[in-house]
Amino acid sequence: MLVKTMVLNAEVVRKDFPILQRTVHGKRLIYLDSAATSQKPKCVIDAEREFYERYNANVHRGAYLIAEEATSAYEAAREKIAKFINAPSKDCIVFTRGTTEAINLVAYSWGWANLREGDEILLTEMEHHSNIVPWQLIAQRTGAKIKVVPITDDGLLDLDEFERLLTERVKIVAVTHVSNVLGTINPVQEICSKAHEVGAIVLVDGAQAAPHLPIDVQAIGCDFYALSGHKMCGPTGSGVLYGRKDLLESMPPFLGGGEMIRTVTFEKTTFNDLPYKFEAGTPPIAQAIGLGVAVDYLTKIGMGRIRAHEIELVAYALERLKEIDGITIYGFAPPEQRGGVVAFNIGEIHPHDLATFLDAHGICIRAGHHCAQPLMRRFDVAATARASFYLYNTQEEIDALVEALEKAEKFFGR
Ligand code: 7TS
Repeated sequence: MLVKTMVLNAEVVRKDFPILQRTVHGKRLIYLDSAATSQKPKCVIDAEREFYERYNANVHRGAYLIAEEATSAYEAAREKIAKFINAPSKDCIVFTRGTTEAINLVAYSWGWANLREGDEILLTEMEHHSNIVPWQLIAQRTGAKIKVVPITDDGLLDLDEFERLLTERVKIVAVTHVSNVLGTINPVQEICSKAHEVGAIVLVDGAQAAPHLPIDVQAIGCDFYALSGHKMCGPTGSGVLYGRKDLLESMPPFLGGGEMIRTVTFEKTTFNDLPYKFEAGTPPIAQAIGLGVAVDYLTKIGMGRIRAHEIELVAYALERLKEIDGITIYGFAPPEQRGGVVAFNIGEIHPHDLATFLDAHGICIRAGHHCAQPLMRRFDVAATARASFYLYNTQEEIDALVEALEKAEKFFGR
């Protein structure tokens, strides 16, 4: 009997990613910014090319062969994504351009229809701006108030405060599954069941989770789950909103236009079935098909193996980074409770200087506020450096990062 090894061989995985074969500034490319966007395997790039070369046509309207091929590939991708996150039906899967659009869809459609003065929207201190700003915009229009769950010094959600703030005034809790700065994995299942006890619904921002953890929206018990395809080996311009079917059915459309209608007169329009009611206009067809192929690719490797590989990488990175003089690492969640990101600063060196210095060594990291300014304020910093890992990263790349950071510390720090 063949015993399937659980260990992911990143050296083998890397061969699937053409970009990882290139050099920058004469150095091997070391890509440690997958939290911003992941690299794409050849099968995804090929799928997009094949769409344009062989069956490029609009979906849901053509009466000819290639239009039927485009429609069936687009709908097959929806089916694959439903399976990937264990959604009960493909009708609960709405294609969007990414997490940002998915959250805006819920804020404008559900929020505008359901929020009133006196209602509360519960966010957390570790949200990305895309899970803050849409709620502010909708709060201004509806008179609802935003309340914020603080985090502990360790970078974990303060669950006592969550329970204290979770009153019957709260109508929606919008929480990130994994922080894009601290890497903290939040107990979203527990958050959903507590929120439901007071009659609130929950939107989970899965931008940093879906690429890295096995996701089961039914086990989590969330009402909405938003994700970005481009962070999980899929094309840019691809994303998904999962929504509970009864909620999606009760919600007004977000955008109006072609495709989302059943009948239109100047007096009245009736709307299409789910999920088309929320997909006005020509959708990102090639991107959605590419995302379907990305999901096949990740599934074939195994999300459990990807997760195990990332725990190993983060544990190794935390251990090695601590060797650097003057380093501050943000967030103390242990590797098992953290996604593949590590944010840090070294002494007084500006993180942008660090990133530029590393770039000369072929190493890509992100520096800045990571679209999480309230979180930066919580830790009293303007910006941090951030290394983020994915299935194609190796311990050797972390060694190269540490070596380059040690040089940077000598260069800038003295
Ligand atoms: N939510 C979280 C938690 C994110 O990390 C991001 C993007 C988004 C939402 C928005 O996703 P989009 O695909 O709609 O743009 N985060 C990052 C990042 O950390 N660096 O660049 C983008």
